[in-house]
Amino acid sequence: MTEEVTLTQSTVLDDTVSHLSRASLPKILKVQQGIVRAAHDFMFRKGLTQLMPLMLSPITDPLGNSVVDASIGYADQRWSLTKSMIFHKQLALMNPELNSLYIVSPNVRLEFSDRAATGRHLFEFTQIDFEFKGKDRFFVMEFMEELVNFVFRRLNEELPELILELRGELLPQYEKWEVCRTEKLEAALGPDYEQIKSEEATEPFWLLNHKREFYDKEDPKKPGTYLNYDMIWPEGFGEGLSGAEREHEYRQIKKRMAEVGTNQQAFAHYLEVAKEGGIPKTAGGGFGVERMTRFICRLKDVNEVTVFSRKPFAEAIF
Ligand code: ASN
Repeated sequence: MTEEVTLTQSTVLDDTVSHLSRASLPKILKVQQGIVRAAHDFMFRKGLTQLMPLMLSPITDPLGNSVVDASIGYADQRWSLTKSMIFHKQLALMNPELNSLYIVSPNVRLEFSDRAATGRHLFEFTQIDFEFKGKDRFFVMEFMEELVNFVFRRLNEELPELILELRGELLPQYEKWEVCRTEKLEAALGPDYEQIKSEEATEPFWLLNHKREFYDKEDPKKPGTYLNYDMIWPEGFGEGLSGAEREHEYRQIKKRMAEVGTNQQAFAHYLEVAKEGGIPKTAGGGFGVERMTRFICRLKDVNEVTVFSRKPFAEAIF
């Protein structure tokens, strides 16, 4: 019995050491560093203000209750680990002098076991999350297209040998970004539409109108459809960004919360701000840093980007 336990532990330790000792890892990390560096530069040039991330708050993104909730008790309050900083992005833009912001934001999402082997999920990852006051989806989608081409150009210039080695060729510039609607793709390709279309695609594309959280704005012209957008990487790499125009009007937020089954008590203060007309009209999005690295380096699993494995349901010791 004791022997067996020792054996199991040493296997995990061996796996952990070989994971962090991979010869390819420093190269992958250098590419990831290049992405973050270029993204910072792009944000600076575009005038977005950087906020430091928060890891704890009484409210966080409910994510449609799709992950295990993680919270701790401190100073007589419950604090949730950040799943995304969506609400803090909106609230920070209440400052009349602040019009756009971004955060390199660590997110903890304790995925269920059905996402253990997707190759796209980590239970802890970083997204670059951004938000604009008074802008719409067209603006944000164009902003992201420009960002991708800017980052890819930079990587080709700064790390050409690494890109050639890891990707097999230099990075492209994408000209036309196809825009698809979820309901149409689903009708044509069935429930696996996103993966099928991603595998067929050679360029990133947009997917509009997902059913998601209450903060994604409902289209006033077409109730039951939503002004949100996912950017999907081609070659089967799947979702790379999600974002939306936001609900900011109290009545509409209440209606959407009732529809998606939000615990409104938990959002009492947020609702109070909304009731006073305090939530600004914004749009934004966030892209996964590790997923962009995975796409660029054409890695089988996003966990190949990590130094310390964060694969859902895989045992970790560090
Ligand atoms: N970052 C996303 C957004 O801006 C939210 C999320 O990650 N769930 O819409």
